[in-house]
Amino acid sequence: MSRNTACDRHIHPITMPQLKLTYFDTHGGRGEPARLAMRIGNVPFEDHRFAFSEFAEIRKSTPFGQVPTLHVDGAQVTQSDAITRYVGKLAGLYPTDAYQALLCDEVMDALEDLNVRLGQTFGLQSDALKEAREALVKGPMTLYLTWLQTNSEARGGRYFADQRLTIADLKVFVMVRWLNSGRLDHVPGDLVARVAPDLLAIWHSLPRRRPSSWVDADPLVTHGADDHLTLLTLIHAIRATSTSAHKDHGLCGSLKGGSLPRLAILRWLACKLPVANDS
Ligand SMILES: N[C@@H](CCC(=O)N[C@@H](CS)C(=O)NCC(=O)O)C(=O)O
Repeated sequence: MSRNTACDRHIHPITMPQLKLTYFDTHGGRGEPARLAMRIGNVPFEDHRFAFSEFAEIRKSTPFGQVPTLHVDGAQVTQSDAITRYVGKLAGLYPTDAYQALLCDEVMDALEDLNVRLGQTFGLQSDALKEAREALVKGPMTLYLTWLQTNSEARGGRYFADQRLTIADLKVFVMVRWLNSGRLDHVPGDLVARVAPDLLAIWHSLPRRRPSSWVDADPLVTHGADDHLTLLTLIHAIRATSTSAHKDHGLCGSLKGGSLPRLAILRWLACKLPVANDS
């Protein structure tokens, strides 16, 4: 009869699997929350990025012709939320409490529903695209964003689960960043600000705490080591996952650059921080 003993554990220490994430070379989409989670949690991985023009070839090697995929010690796994949840566990960004995990999953799955709805409009042209996107903005997008705001408030106004940063926050972040970018035709760049202002509003109350330098000095953060760490790790992670190819299009390549992306990311991050008494 064999038994696991402390001695066995010593002989066979738990090792991190070899991870390779394959996804578009972009800062948005279904692969980005997993990338952010691994960066934040210092989980080593191969960041296999490819250009949109290479997708036709890459997809031939995936089970469903889709990305992202994750290779775990050479075995290829699909499904973005399953991947994000898995790396979230490795990164310490997934709740261990069953109920908090449920709340985290609820947000992830709701956002995935929205991703699917948006995905259905890709490939449409001119009037058909306009009609479909406008209907989406008026209907599901407004509904989901409003729900996210209410949900966030109900859970304390900062995090979506476990009262700390989890993969749910990362997935919301990626979605909000995408919607704010104004890159989706017929989706107004101020939609989140209009529909779910509390997801963005705290920025407006923080004018004197606008950081002069992003990573090195952040007077925005004055309220405790955990928040400080969360903000800095998130900023570092976003910067690390940015690509020069996307500098013009959003936040990732722009942390040292344009004011609009900075504003958008600060708004979102500011929602995660306690409001200081500025008297
Ligand atoms: N259920 C899958 C959906 C993956 C998916 O649709 N990925 C998109 C890119 S974000 C894709 O590969 N689309 C190409 C296609 O479906 O033909 C997941 O969550 O990973």
